[in-house]
Amino acid sequence: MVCVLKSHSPEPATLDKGEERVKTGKRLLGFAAVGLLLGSSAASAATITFADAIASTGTGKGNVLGVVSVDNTPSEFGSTGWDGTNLTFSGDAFDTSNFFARTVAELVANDITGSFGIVFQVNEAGAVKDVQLQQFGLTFFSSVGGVLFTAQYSGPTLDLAATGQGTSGYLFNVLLSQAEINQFFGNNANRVGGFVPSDSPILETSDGSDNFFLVQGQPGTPIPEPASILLLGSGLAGLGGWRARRGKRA
Ligand SMILES: [Ca+2]
Ligand SMILES: [Ca+2]
Repeated sequence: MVCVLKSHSPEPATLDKGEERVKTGKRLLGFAAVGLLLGSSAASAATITFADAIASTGTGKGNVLGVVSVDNTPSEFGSTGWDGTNLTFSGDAFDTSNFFARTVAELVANDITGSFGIVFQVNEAGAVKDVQLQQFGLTFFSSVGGVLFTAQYSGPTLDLAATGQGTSGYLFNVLLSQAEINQFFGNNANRVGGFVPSDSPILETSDGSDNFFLVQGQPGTPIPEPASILLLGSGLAGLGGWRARRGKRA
């Protein structure tokens, strides 16, 4: 799995569960039906993985491709979306001028044409200048507002120090399959919004918006283990990978 800068109190039980899921997944992937089931039970076809802290310069907010910004105390959740006519916002996501569901046209104008990066920027004015990031994700919308697919970071929880207002933050990789890339980038009016789940909010937050913005894919960032791709990819893609692996071993 991906290395973590500062994991929030190591939880062996969680890791064991993950390993068990991988083992179980490998056993079950021999069946196409189960492969499809795994794809849907993961609640997202695409995955988001933690890459690294990044330091870059810029004036932030208006000059980045913001997708969702949440602001509350002592925890935050919320989402940005697209209903086919209007931009939508929920929870603590209320910066409507700089953070909203972005169009494919906007992404392409920023050289994002396939798998890409998302940066989480932590603004904390309180005494404890860090937050606990549990989960977040992206929702990919069709031009008429339907959900095409989602991508999610599902843990482990990250203890992240404030990076301040600017363009520095924590880089994650959004890993899309070729089918997802074709589907999403096939229409310039499709949109991508962001979300922090209400049942897994960002914890220990204080005054100052915590922002997610999209960036071009970062060359040289870690590539996920094949097992993770196999387990979390779509059923058919996972089955294809399984067959390829079996073929190699035979
Ligand atoms: Ca804090
Ligand atoms: Ca904050």
